[in-house]
Amino acid sequence: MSYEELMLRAITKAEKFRYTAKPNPVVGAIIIKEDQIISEGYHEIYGENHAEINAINEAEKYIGKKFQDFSELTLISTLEPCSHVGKTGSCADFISNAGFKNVVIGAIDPNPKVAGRGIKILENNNIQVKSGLLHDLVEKQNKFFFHKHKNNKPYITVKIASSFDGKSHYHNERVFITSELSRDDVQKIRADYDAILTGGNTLRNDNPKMNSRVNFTVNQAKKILLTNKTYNDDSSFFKNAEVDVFEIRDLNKIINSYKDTDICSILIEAGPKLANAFLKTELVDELIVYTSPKKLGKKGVDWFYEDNTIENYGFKLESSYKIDTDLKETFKKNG
Ligand code: AOF
Ligand code: ZN
Repeated sequence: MSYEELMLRAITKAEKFRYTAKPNPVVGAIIIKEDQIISEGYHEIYGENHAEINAINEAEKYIGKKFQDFSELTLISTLEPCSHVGKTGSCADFISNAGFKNVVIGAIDPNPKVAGRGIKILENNNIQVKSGLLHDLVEKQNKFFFHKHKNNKPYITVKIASSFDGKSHYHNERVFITSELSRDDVQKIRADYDAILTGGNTLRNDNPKMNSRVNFTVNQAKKILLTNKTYNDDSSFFKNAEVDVFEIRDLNKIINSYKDTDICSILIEAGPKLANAFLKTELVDELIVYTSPKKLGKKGVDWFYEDNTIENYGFKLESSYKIDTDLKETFKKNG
């Protein structure tokens, strides 16, 4: 297998751990001796061993059997080995101490705590480093992680469910506008995000849980509540959840407060007031609209006050398809 094929294999197999590694990136590492794979390791669980450590620990079982010394081996890692001592030790130090002489890297880690320092450590330990192999795929795979570090803010998506006549809900009443299949789709979207943000009105009107109810294991998102009124912290929203409550209304300041945290993505599920307030800022990267064939009529509350609001906010349609009787449209910012 070529380095490229091995890198592709590491990228593909790392994907399995997306929902348990988040908000960390998914990372895979493969250790080879010439043409033979000695071991593989993946970052399986947030807070636990990084991929390279798992691969090295696994390889140790074969010392004296498949190889004599780590200097005979090459380590291939989808992401630059970390230089920092975080929840676990520094991978770059671990690799150097093991005695490797060759390392192949996919993408440079954009986390400012690493950002090239991992490669420096390896090179200072006389390790030959080749980096950049399939880096675009690694970046695509960890879209939120790279976006966060390149733009200094989490990737932000606003999700709305609209009736055919453009309404969100009835005043002070919970209604399901979209089909069950669309609502299942939302559960899967929630599983992708590191945090879910809503406002006090939605909390009071809908009593939402806003967790991800899917049939696979997922690190549940942190929850963010924006409210300046009293709220019931006994409600479902707060059950088994880590919740940040903001009473301030400066949206830039709120989002900015996540700059140095490991939150790389935020899904906003709020009513028209808060959703529009966000859409008006430069903070939102994506808008997902589910439109049902149902009409709510005059008593329904409008999502937007004029036609073309979405386009006027600077969003462009990226994809559109039917889910059951509903239409799901995804919009992204121009440029
Ligand atoms: C690696 N290998 O498998 C992963 C890396 O909080 P910690 O200590 O788990 O560190 C998380 C950071 O480490 C994460 O933001 C990213 O920069 C890097 N992830 N690095 O060498 C891995 N998952
Ligand atoms: Zn590491």
